[in-house]
Amino acid sequence: MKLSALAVLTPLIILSGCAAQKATSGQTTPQTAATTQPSAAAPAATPGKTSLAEQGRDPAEFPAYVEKLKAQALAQGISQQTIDSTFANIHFVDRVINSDRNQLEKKITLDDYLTRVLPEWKIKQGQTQYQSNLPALQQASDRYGVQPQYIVALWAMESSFGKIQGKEDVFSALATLAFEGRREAFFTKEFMAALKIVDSGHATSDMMKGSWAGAMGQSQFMPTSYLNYGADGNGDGKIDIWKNTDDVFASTANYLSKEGWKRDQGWGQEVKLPAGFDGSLAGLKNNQMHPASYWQQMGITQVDGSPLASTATRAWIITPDDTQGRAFLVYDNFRTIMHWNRSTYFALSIGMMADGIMGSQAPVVSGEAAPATTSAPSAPLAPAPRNPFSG
Ligand SMILES: [Ca+2]
Repeated sequence: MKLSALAVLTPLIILSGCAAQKATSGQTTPQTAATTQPSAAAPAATPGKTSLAEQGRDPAEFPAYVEKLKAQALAQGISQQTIDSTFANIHFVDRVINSDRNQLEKKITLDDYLTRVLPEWKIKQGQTQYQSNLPALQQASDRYGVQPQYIVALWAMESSFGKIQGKEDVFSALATLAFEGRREAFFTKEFMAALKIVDSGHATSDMMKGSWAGAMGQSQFMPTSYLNYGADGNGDGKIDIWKNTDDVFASTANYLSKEGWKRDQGWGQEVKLPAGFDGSLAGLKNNQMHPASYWQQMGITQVDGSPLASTATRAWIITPDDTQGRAFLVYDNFRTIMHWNRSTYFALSIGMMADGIMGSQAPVVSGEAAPATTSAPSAPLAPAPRNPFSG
């Protein structure tokens, strides 16, 4: 993902926060919602037909397609043992196709988004989780140079602290999506990466569960992200991002670290723009970066009107909705979060969650206190499915 393209993509937000993880190739790879796909909510396919059949492709061809994948895997050096253990269970998953087809894409405001993904109870849960996991978080933090609250914030947003990870067989989901054909090369690559995970011995085929689009575990890593950023936090030789929080925290922190995280900086803060602010100055492009002191001299202040610190920290101004909406001063770490997920809304939610965990958050929703929780969060707001194709 080129950051220069962000300005174009920013306004279009998948309701649940489309997540895209960056593969080493520089391609963006989808990282889907930490959600079990609400199959009940997906419109039923025409009776007797699958959605692929409606599109003119016949699922009856799927077994032959899987054989092709198998040949490809062998050619890429995947061991026969791994192929035997993984291909035995591969099946066509029509609900994966339905989920893919039924992604809702909707333009919403930042405040609408934050109300949805960052309710007060979630911030409170984040504070509790931070406290109860502090030794493990601190270990990952020390090792990778990422403040613990950011690790917890990503954990919260991706899987609701590990509670919502998805239960699809990753091989079946990825093979089905590759077969669907719309992004065959992409999902084939992820499929092969999933095989390599098992082949490497870091995870068994039984562990390979994930969302309908193949995002796995508590950090919702696509297989390529697992290979690139997965880390063994507890030193047992496995990278278990499904059940082992040491590994989840290490992998999450390793991701941020490898993507350039600066341990001595935060993400940024909300600011107030002066009247007549030139909107063309706002954006995340390289040439829109200025030292914080520059922005301070431009008349940008903290939300309460007090002056910004006049420092040399590299900073950008962003106005996610438009210059009439809320404005934020963001640092390099904000762009690093956007490597994880290229939505500015998502990155802001991570920053605000991290602040909230430390008990220093500004109101999540502009102009008012965060909405009070009306009931116990026994049924957390399920994130809507993310669209892996349009993040
Ligand atoms: Ca481990």
